[in-house]
Parts: sequence; structure tokens; C-alpha cells
Amino acid sequence: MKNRSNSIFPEGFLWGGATAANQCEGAWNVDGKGMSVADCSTYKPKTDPKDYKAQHIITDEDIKKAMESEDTHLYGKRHGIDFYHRYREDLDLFAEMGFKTLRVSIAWTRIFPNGIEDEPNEKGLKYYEDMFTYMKEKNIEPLVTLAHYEMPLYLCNNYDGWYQRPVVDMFVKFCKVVFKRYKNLVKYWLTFNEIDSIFRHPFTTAGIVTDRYPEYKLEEIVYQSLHHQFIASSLATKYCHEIIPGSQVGCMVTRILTYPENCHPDNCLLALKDNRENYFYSDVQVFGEYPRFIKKGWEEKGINIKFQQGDEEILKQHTVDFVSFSYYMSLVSSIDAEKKEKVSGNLSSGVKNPYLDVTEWNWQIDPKGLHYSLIDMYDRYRKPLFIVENGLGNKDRIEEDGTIIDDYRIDYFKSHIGAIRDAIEDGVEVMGYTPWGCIDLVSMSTCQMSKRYGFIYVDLDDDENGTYDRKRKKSFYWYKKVIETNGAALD
Ligand code: BGP
Repeated sequence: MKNRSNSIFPEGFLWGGATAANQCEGAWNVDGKGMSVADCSTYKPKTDPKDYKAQHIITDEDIKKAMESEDTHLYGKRHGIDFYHRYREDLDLFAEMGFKTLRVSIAWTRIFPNGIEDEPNEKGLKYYEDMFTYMKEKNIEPLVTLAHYEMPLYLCNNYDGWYQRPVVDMFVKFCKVVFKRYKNLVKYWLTFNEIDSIFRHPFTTAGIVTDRYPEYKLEEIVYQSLHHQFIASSLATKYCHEIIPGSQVGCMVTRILTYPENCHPDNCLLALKDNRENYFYSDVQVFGEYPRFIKKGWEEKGINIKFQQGDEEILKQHTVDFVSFSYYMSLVSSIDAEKKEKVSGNLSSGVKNPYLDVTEWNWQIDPKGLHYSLIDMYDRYRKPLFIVENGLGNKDRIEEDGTIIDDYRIDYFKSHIGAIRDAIEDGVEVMGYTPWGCIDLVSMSTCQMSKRYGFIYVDLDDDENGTYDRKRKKSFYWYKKVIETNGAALD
């Protein structure tokens, strides 16, 4: 029997939570902010919220409509939870929970509204400076994502998003400005959120409007844009290290573990290949080169990716210090996938695992998969790991006495934090844990408010009705205790 009276989590473990500018700040056109791709995402009440594809295809016609509209009801990310104006109150609540860190992102469009300006927008810079300063006062270490599902819409319209190479320079210019401005405030940085999402939702991840291109060209366009993001990520890492000595930069990927349906060797091989594909994105950023199977695939499919002179060296020389990832679910690989029942999640779908429960949004719940992934990733990379997203999207109910008894969320976290503890016991180096949407925010995939992840409730519904008031849920007090005891209170 394991003795768990003392905490297994290392001293200095970064307990906290995660958010992103486009889903919580709101204030979409305030203080000089430019329009971003996220400001075009709509809440589509008539579409099945589980139909992720339907939520994500954005055409030029949709962009035009969005640009002509001032509406914030339909475009939920434009209002977020008004974190822009309320961040002090929210940071007070996070500090009350004992957060050691908070993951936020910087909206590129607050700093360079269209991406092409020579000079940054001072109001945008000042906003983040004030926020980081306040975090420091509260003893919360900022963990900052440079690109979390947004880019200036101008670049999408005039440079085909990340498809055109000059966007790399514009992003690097943005990075240098924020590194210089926040060098004394921010030590931990992440480059691209879930960089692997580019195939699942090219518009949100890289400003690629798929209906502009013939179908047969799309894969090449996505790979080329991804290559530009990899280069931009390496250059961001380089300049971060140069400008902020002692800083640490991580890549950020979606970990989607895939099990074989059974021990049939064909299924095992398929699962191995699916996992290898999922690892491709962190492999490039950790090992500094493309895996052979990707290049071979390009050759076979006649995909021609343009490398500029020096690109290979850039990738090789500026690899990341740690590996961060989101973990929500696992999938199953089967050679008979066509005939099997499917589940969704993180905008991808797969064969249903009969041993697992699913969330209200049909995402499979698998804490053991987190344990498995942590061991597997650490064995592969030998770099510190950071779980920067994990959580349960669920509807919450307010009781008559005003309380929110979210025991389902507590159970979810208990099992997942338990899995992290088990992995640490198995020798895995884990830097920290920042559950997603530590305060309710607008859903990335469906733009709903009702898909709630938070320890803190925000009074706002899918149609933007509500007071925006914040309220502590039962899980708030539970997580506070876990942090206070450095994980020992889990049992
Ligand atoms: C990740 C994204 C987040 C986030 C989360 C939950 O893929 O990085 O931005 O929102 O998933 O997804 P959703 O909001 O669709 O429930």
C-alpha cells in the first residue's frame, strides 16, 4: 500500500488555471484592438453542438458578414466574460484559491491591430502590463500563450493567414515587442496553442479559409502554414531566450491518446501510427526536425513544402524547454472503424471506448489515459511536462440557496489529479497543472456559455443574458484545499 500522507507533488509545483484572451476578455473593439479571426466565430443555436465541423467552417461570406456586424450575441467571443474590465476581481478569486500560476494569452490584435503596423498599440501593451503586475502582487506567476486561436483578421484577408511567409516576420515582431515589454514580469511562455489543430480547424488555428482553395491543394496549404508556424515558434523561442534570460518556453499540443481496439496486431499497429501522428507536432518542436514519415508522406502525395534557406537550422537550434499539452480524452483505433459507434471531442472523433463514460458533450473521460500519456511523453522527450489544459465541460445548476454543487467536476478533477500524482510516482517530471476555464468562459468549439468548466461561475447564458457576476462553486473550495496541501488533500 502506498503511503500518501505526504504530498507527492514536488515543491514549487505550479498549481493554477488556464484561460485564453479570445474566450474571456471580451472588449473586442476597445482601446484600439483590431478584429481577430475569433471575432468571426458564431454561436449557432440551431446546429447540433456536437457537430464540430459545422461550427468551424468559416467562408469568405461569413467573414464579410462578421466584418459588417457589431453584434455580440451571435459572436460570443466578442463579449467573453468581460475579463478585460474585471480581471482584478478574477485575480483576487484565483489568489483566494491559492493559484501559483495563471495561464492567459495575449491577443495579437491588441498590440498590432492588423499585424502590419510599424508601431505597437500602447493601450494594449499597457493593459497586459497592468494585468501581469497585478498577478505578481497576488503572487501568481503568469504563464503566457503567444497565439491562442487568434490572429489579426487583416492577415487572414490579405495574406491567406499563416500560408504566406511574411506573417512569420509579423508574428516575430509582435513577440519581440511583448518580450521586451514584459521581460521583468513573465518568465514562462507558450508559443502556439494546440498547434496540431491546424488540420482540425484551419481557420481558427491559422486563418486559412478553406473555400478559397481547390480541395486537392488543401493539404499542402495546411502543411505550408504549419511549417510557417513551426518556424515562428522556433524564432519566438530564440528571441525569448535572448531578451529574457532565464525564461522558459514550451510548445503546446493536444494530447489525444489512442488505444488499439484490441490486441489484434493490425489494431495495435494502427494505434501506434495514430499516436505517432499525434506526437508529430511536439516532435518537431522538441527534436528540432521533421520526422521522416512526414517527409516521406509529402513525397508520396506530391506535396511540395517550401523551406527557405536556414529553416532547418532555425528548427534545430531553438527547441523548447518544456512540453505542455491539453488533455481531455482518449480515442480508440480500429481497422473496422467504419462499422463502430463514434464519440467526439476536441474537434476530432473516434471509435467509442466501451470502458469509459462520456461527458454531456460526448467527450470520453479517461484519467488513466493521462497517467499513460505522461509516462509515454516523458519517456519520449525527457523534458519537463506541463498539463496546461484539462477539465470537464458541463452544465451547472444554481440551487435555491444560491449554491452550485458541482460534485461531478470534483470527481473529474480528483481522478485526473490522482493520475498526475501516479505518474509523478512513476518518475515523470511534471511542472504544473492548469485546468482549463478555471472561471467559466465562452466555449472554443461551440461559443456556448452553458458548457462550463470553471471553479467560478459566471452569470451569463448562451444568449448573453446575465449580470456577469462571479460566484464560487463547491469545486472552488475543494481545489483551494488541494493547492493548500500541495495535493495531499486529494485523499
Ligand atoms: C482546447 C482549446 C481551448 C478550449 C478547450 C475546451 O482545445 O485550447 O481554447 O476551449 O479546448 O474546448 P471547448 O471550449 O470547445 O469545450
